[in-house]
Amino acid sequence: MTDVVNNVPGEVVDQGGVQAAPRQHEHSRTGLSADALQRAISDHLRYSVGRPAAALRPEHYYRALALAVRDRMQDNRVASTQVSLDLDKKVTCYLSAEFLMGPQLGNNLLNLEIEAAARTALAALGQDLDEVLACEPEPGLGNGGLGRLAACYLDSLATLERPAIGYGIRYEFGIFKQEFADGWQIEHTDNWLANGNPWEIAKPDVNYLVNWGGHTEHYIDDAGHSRIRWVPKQVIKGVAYDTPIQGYGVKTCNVLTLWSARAVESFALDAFNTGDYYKAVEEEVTSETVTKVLYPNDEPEAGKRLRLLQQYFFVSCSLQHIVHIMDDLADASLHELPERFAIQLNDTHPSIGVAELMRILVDERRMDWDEAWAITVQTFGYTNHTLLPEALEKWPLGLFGESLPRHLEIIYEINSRFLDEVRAHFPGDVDRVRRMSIIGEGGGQTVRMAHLATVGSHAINGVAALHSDLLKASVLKDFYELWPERFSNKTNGVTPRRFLALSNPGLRELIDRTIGDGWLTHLDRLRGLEVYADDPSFRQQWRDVKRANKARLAEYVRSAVGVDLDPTWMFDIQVKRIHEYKRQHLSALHIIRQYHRIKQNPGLDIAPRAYVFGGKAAPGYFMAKRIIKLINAIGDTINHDPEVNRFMKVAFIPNFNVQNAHLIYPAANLSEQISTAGKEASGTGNMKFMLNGAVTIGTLDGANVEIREEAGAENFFLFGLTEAEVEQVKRSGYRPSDYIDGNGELQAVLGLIASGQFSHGDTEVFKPLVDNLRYDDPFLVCADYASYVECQDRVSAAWQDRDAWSRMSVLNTARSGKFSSDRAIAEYCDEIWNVGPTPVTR
Ligand code: 26Q
Repeated sequence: MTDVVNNVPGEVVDQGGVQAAPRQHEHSRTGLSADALQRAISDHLRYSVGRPAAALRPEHYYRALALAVRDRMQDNRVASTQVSLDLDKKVTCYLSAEFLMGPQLGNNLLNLEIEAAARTALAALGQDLDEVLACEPEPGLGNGGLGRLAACYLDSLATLERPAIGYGIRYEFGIFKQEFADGWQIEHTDNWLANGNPWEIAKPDVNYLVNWGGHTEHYIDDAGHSRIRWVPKQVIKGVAYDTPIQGYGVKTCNVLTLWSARAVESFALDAFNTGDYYKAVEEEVTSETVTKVLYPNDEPEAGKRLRLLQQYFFVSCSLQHIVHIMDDLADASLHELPERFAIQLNDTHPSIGVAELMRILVDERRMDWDEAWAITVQTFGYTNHTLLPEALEKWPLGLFGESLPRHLEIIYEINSRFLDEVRAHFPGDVDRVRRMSIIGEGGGQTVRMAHLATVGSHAINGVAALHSDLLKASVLKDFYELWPERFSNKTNGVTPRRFLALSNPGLRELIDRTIGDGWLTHLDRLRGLEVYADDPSFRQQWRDVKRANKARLAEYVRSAVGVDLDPTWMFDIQVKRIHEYKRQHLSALHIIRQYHRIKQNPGLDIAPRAYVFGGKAAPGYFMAKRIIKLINAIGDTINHDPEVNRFMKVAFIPNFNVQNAHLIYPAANLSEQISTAGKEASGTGNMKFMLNGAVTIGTLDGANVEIREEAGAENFFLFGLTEAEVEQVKRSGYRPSDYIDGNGELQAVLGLIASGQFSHGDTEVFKPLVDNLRYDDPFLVCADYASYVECQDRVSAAWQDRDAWSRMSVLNTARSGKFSSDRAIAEYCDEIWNVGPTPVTR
């Protein structure tokens, strides 16, 4: 082991025989050379990690390097803040209950363009960068697509040099860790902060008080005006933790501010004085549970009250912070809020912000209602991420009123004025007024958060063209008819830095060699690859890269679940949350059909395939958990049957997360995007696969529609009912038996599951699944089965023509430019936020 801690800072260390030139002018906190980084790591090992040289392990080098990298970003951060303040630049605030950031070190090295320097610096200290990177725990502060989208957008905002703040919750426990026991999902807590978090800077002095519960009172203010004040039952303190967000290849460094809940000291003191010390401690414990754990989606009943508190807590802290910044701007009054800040609501989770900003402006700043309302609407934008009625947030009125009594009054006032506007616009249309009300009737009164978000925003958008159209035609139809100009589409995107350059270095190099490196910030330039799609030597290199990525994933799968995958086989992959509308079970039916065909006819020669799955089910989602068990069960049967495992294998990768996603997307030949048409708002995994040269098999749902448009219909495997057909089938009384009875193969497949073929004769375990498909099938698995299977046969045939497949693969990557989050963010900035670039030059 190198005696690092005894190296004098600034001393030049031998780097594998090459003597580095001394760079004394490069500061060890900011220098980007290998030498400066090496000194920085040594300094942090000594002064921040504080371990004797003999006790240093890779995780200590991880911490030291992370701190060194953070220093460099922090330097850019200070400059970025200064420039945007000096120039009075408008700032985007992205409010999201979830930020699924994934590991930071590799991405930050990439964005600072110091990967090679860091590798050299570590090598000089006897460490391997990859081993050090592997030490980072994943900050899994999100469920899936929505949280990851927020993270991709932060990357693009910084890269496009737009001033931005991400605001969210610092959950102590992120999304649960998934393991399998006998094929069943087991959840474990994700204690991601156990070894500290080198990326964040705690800002105990940036803290705000958040009220909760209690009642409201009228009073007369000094000027003799009648006013209302909120007398809370409980007060909680929010403390800021800041994580720097470095743009790629630029100086701009933005910030993600996550709020953590604390007890208010004075509360504890009160109790102490009355002698109730333990009550004070208890109070502290209750306060701190607010940011304890991330709730899974698809759990409608889980922790309702606490979930509302989480939402209000982070939104109130964020808005107080924004107002505080406004107060600090010498030349600005709160009336200029919409010129200084654009606040985007990432789904309805932060939509209480509409009422909270009104409360701050009217109650605390004594602003006139109409003025306050104009400011509020001009400041907020709302992004909708779902059409599923069961996923639209509604709070029972009783719970809401007990928790946020003043906000309920404000919402009543907003609603009353809003409904007057509706009546004026559509005289006599009583039914419309009822439909549009922010307060919902039926099954008990509720506060409809999507209505609050829509009424309180000047811009409302969906996340893919189809989704935005459906939004205007279904859940927000009435609102569209009232304010058509407020609606637009912003098709999602993903960051090519993390999801190509970082996770697929082989492909990155091949593309760089072929068309230069400008594509990483101008993804449309991937079109330059099109002309190579028919070049035999390029195709061979393309296949070599894919083969190596498949070998890398195969190694991971072998170590994780002990299944051996052959990298020469087709890798057919479906990774995403487990949900009935995403139809992992449709894929399972196809796998069983293939299994059955081989068993019936052992001479059959079919193109060998590895079926790979990944994804978590909400802990209380009965059906989703059974789908996981089913896939693991068929995998068990197939992988151990020598007659079958020559042609097919099934592997369910446990604990799908950003970290293992890096290995998964680059290894795919076929991307499964098979949701029931009209149900997947956009999807972003579909984009990550396309970027990495996978060909999609999919329905006309979400962004698949646009992926197919871009790739060309001949480079996309389309199957299934359209959204209009789905609705038609449902309207005319869908009966799955109509499809099962007419399809002997489907009957046989369902029969095999029901018979216990994959469950050691147990006919009970999958009965709920099979019965659901036979008698209910809410997501039309049976209706789409024949079309899916026929399409899969076309996929198998296409795979046999290696060159034609490579061509499709190259063209998919070449035409994926639209799906960069840079394109999406540029649209948000130009069309909703009016936030321009603020280059930082130093
Ligand atoms: C709500 C209430 C209580 C507890 C949890 C929740 C909750 C949490 C997370 C509800 C929904 C979510 C996440 C939704 C989500 O990820 N939606 C996905 O958003 C992506 C980005 O726009 C789209 O690509 C996907 O189509 C959409 O499903």
